[in-house]
Amino acid sequence: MRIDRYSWQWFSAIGVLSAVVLFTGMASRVGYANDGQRPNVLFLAVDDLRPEMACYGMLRMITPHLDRLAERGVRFDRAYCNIAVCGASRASLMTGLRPTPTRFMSYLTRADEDAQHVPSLPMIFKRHGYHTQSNGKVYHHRDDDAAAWSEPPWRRATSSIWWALPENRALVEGRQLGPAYEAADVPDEQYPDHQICDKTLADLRRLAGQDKPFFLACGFCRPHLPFVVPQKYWDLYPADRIRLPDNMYFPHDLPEAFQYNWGELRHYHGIPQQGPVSEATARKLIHGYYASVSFVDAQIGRLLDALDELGIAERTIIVLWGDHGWQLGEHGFWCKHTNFEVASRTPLMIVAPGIDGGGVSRRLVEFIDIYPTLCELAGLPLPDHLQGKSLHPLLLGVDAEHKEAVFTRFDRGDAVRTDRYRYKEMRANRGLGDLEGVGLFDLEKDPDENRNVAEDPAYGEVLVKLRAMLDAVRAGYGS
Ligand SMILES: [Ca+2]
Repeated sequence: MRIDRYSWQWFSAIGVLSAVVLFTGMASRVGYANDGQRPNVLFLAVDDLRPEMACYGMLRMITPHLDRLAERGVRFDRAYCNIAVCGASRASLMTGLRPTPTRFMSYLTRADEDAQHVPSLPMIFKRHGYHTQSNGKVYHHRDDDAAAWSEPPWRRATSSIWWALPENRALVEGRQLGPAYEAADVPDEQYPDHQICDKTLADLRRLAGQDKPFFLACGFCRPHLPFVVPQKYWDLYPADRIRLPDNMYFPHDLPEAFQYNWGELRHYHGIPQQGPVSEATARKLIHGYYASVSFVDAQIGRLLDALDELGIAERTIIVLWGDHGWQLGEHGFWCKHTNFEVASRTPLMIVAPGIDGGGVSRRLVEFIDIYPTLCELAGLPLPDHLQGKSLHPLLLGVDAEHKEAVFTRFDRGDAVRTDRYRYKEMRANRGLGDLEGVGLFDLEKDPDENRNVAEDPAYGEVLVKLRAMLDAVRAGYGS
């Protein structure tokens, strides 16, 4: 057959069209089970989790089940929350909108007040026929975004700021809380996170048999303060092996505007109101944090086992995220509420049908990217308000292009993080006013953020570029 130029163009067009159809068909199956049924979503939040488990290469925390989860999907090595405080971070993630100086500001944030004009992530799933459910700490407030859930969100009747031992409970008086940590020989069943896991296991068993797919959110309370977990999880870590960070000092040449008094920890019994904690207390806090993570890890193991036993693992997307990082003495700080790496970097893992296990992506990603990712994996249309970018290409190939920079803010501070640098500003009036100080860190030379180089002329061009990137995001604060 003779193929003239005209025919060849037609053959090419048909070929391209076929490739597009084939690719689209393949893409739409990623996230779906082999039989074409819509996937479930198990949405796991862990409060105040920093990425120091073995699967993150740190070997500091004992987390066999989180490591097992990482083996099933893609682990994001450089995932950042958009604001390092519980309520605001969760509201931002769940609505796919950036925090601003007037939206998503504190731990008391309500998504249904600050972003009432947009559908939340669970609302989109509910509108598209999913059974949506929330157990434990997903939003800060149990009744936030209540219309998005098919059943009333479930919490324990009592607070997760809780102690197993009566003598520690007796120390609570007004704003004075009990100790920041506790090791007690008390059964796991008495602890809040075990009960949240029990409720979620019961729901998994019930929902696995339904025709509808589910979006089941489960939020664990530890390792948020107080570090109250059974003795056996403390015993995983010999006390003499607990290491203090080697940068328990305020970064060199950084303006005082970046100081932080970690008031959250100071509410706990035995913690001084000013100044550093003793070395013995610092070791106990780090030990308690690790024990708390191992306790939550055990609960996550129970959930993974249930998915396998119920035969629904192959049709369930799993997302695991911490709402922000946590300072364990670095820079002389504890808690979160800053724009340092340790406060804003956090674990993110995504397991999905059709996605290869054991992947590690080093691309910069941020939490507003989670909403569009889950919509795309479940084949749901993307609402037009979203400010994040789907991680779907990174799930298919961990080195795919994604973003040049990610952004984190808190109160007076805004920060941009690129492949090599972290640049941050402090401004009056919650970040809207005059500049009070800048910090620039060369993370290639100084990965622990110990020296501000903003005044170093060698970084002049870099600083101008980063400031422009931050200004561009700040310019969008009205949207
Ligand atoms: Ca938190």
